[in-house]
Amino acid sequence: MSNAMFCYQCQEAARGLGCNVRGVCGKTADVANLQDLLIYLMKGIAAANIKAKEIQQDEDAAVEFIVDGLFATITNANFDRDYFLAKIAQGLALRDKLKQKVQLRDYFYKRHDIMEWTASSPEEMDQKAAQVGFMSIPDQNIRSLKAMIIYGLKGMAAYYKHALVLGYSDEEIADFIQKTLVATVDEELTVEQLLDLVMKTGQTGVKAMALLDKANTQTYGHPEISKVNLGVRDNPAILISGHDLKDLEQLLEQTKGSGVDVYTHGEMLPAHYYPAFKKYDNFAGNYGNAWWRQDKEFESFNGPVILTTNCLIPPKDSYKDRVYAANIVGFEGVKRIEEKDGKKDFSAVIEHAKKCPPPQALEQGEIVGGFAHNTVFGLADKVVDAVKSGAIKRFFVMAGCDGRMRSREYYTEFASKLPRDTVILTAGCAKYRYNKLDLGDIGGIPRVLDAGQCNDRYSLALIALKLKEAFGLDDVNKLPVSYNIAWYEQKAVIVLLALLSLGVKNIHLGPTLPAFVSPAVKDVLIEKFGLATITDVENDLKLFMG
Ligand code: FSO
Ligand code: SF4
Repeated sequence: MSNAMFCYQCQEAARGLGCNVRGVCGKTADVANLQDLLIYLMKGIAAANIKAKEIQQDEDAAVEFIVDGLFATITNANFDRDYFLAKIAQGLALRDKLKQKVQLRDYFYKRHDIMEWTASSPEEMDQKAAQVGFMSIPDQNIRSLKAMIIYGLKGMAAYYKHALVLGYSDEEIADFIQKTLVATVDEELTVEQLLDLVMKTGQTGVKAMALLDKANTQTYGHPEISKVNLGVRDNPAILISGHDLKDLEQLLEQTKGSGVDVYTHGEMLPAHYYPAFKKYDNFAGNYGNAWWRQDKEFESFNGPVILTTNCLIPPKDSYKDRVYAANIVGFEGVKRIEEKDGKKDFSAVIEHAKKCPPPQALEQGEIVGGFAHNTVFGLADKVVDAVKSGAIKRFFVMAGCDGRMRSREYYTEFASKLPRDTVILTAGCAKYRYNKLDLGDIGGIPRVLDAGQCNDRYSLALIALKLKEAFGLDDVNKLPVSYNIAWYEQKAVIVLLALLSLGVKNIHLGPTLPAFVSPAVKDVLIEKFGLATITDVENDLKLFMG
């Protein structure tokens, strides 16, 4: 197979193997390779920064660089060649500065290529970039485990970045990300050692998710049961998508009293559950569905759209001039809102909105959400009684991501055919496959409990642990809870590793298992953790309902 690139990090990997000509996501080969080079470069930065820490000369800038770099290479985040060229040039300078600081000290990677390589032009970067991807690891199982670790780190970095933005940091997480990145260079590591590192990645993932949960709830309050409007009003408006709540907060502050409404799209929907955002009269509702429908929905929205984080799909020319990148996302020709002194100035977007017609309605009505851990803990007695009385027979954790593959219709069918004495616990954009179905409630408890964004999946782990305590069980796997998780990108990888590290077994992951899991690694995951995928709805329902 001659590869112009090689990427197998998401659920859409071509032919279930990997994209090698151009990404199914739209990522071009040169950008995919530059992303690999950035990861490679960050291993050098991390190695030097770890050494510099021993003499108290490490740099926060290195951690920030690595966290941003990992996040920017997540699926559907950044497609912009110039962004990566600039980032690599900046990273080389940072690595060399750190190298200087530790030049008199000896360390394992001192003479390694991650410390020595350099490039001074885009051509040289492209050339190097083609040599440093996962295909440079000859053994497919070692490659598989190292990919799992790096993809887990990408997801962890995304969570950590959202926490950092709100002023929450954690030395242990930052150190782990750096040390683990460097460890993936070690050619001596055995399958056993790498499996151990996979588990440690999951454990640190739990810490990153807990930190983000703390950052979000201490900054914006605990999510509350909330009704969200799905219709539109008659004012010009801005649509905001992605996951960054601080970007949303700044936008709401700046649009206040301007006559411009703000709607959420995709993963920003759960922002409506936070008390802090309820005070804005112009926070009008949620428009549309999951990320992959944005090409149609951005069109009919009519006004400007701000993308904070993934998922961005390559914008169509018909609305590209209305798209703004405010954060880690990027696309050639899409305008960027840069941060200055911790603030983003959205005035150009607001002025743009004033010149646009109001959004065209896609639907009417409301949906209910806000069932993060604090809300569910408040309902704990009711929930426990419902389980004891048999009114609730089983919970289904269906958190995860949505995607455009037709096979994902499975999740709509699965949700609608679940027996009426079951409750779905969800978080992430996977919910759009069933959050607008009328699935009813059980004694006032809705049958779809939405905890929030994929960033809030930690809530679901806490809910499971709380139920374990309430029922006096010694093992989380004894609960009447099944896991039927849809995955798409690398935040889902860290969530999977986090759940495995918490001892959760028999997780079903679909619509397909990751391409980066080699057959031998898959066997280990099946044997040790009972990992499985989906088959068809009837079969799976029988299996789950036992
Ligand atoms: Fe979805 Fe995209 Fe939140 Fe992901 S919008 S798929 S796991 O990037 O981030 O759930
Ligand atoms: Fe392919 Fe997914 Fe990688 Fe895009 S992110 S190139 S679709 S594997």
